[in-house]
Amino acid sequence: MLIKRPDDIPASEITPRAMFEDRRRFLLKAGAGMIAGAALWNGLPRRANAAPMKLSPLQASPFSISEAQTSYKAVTGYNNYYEFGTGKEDPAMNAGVLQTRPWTVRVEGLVGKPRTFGIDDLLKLAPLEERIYRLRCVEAWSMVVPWVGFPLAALLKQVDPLGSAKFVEFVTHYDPKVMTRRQILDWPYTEGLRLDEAMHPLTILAVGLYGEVLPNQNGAPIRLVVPWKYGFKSAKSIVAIRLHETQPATAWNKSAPQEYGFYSNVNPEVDHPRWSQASERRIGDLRKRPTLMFNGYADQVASLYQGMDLRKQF
Ligand SMILES: Nc1nc2c(c(=O)[nH]1)N[C@H]1C(S)=C(S)[C@@H](COP(=O)(O)O)O[C@H]1N2
Ligand SMILES: [Mo]
Repeated sequence: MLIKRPDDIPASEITPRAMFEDRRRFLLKAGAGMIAGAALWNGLPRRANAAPMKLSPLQASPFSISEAQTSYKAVTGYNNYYEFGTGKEDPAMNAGVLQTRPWTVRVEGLVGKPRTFGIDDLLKLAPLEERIYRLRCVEAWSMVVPWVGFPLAALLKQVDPLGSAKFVEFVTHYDPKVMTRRQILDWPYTEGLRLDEAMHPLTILAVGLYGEVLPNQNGAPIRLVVPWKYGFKSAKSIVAIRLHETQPATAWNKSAPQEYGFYSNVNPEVDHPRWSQASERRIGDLRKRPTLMFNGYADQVASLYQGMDLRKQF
């Protein structure tokens, strides 16, 4: 009789964390021979919008960094998600109303096979990986987050981008009934990448963090993570991905083009017009640290920008 250990549970079996922990305690107590344990594992209900739920198994990634991780509390309690307010604690307080299931992502535009993916299809598209990345906000703070996700390239390959496709636009969920901040940006929040940036192996769609399903305030059920760019490129709660021939507009670029360019690569040499980008404060650590070119990912991504003037194309 085999009893599945937590690590053996496939990604499709997502369990509420409280249950997961109870069950683990139960299994530890019961020992490996306990038949009832296996029955319980298999009989778990799937819940919509439940408390944190475990995602597993997770593959480790060679792109993960080994720096100290920002606490779960800070990663999920200090957020930017302006649809739910501009205070750092607003998203954690207000985003609970977001209904993240059922959820679909339309992939359309210049593709051979446009398709709408359900969130469960997306979870099965590629092996889920843990990606421990630096996240550098344009506001000069940073975090280290153990994301759970898969390469965006795995999704794009499914839809056959046409030769004419050069850019990718990300459109996020907007529901004025629950997202009551009307004036801040031109909703829905949209972002964009060049197709080669989107296909880069560092670029992921994240569905979790700290081994669990993404909390709503972090962009549930699926958000972009582009670790060498300022955090605002990493659009939350994506509902559509569109391939274009020309550079798409982005929410921040439309609202303040002199402050937020299309590329938004982390660059300590190009200041924001209102503050320096040369250093940053890691959340949970008082001392300032120098900001690294491309947020420390220069070896992997600098070649994408060869020949470009990064002061002009910021
Ligand atoms: N839809 C949406 N996505 C968004 C934002 C937002 O306001 N709305 N804020 C961005 C900014 S400025 C940052 S720094 C990151 C923060 O991600 P985190 O809260 O998971 O750390 O989300 C980005 N994605
Ligand atoms: Mo940000």
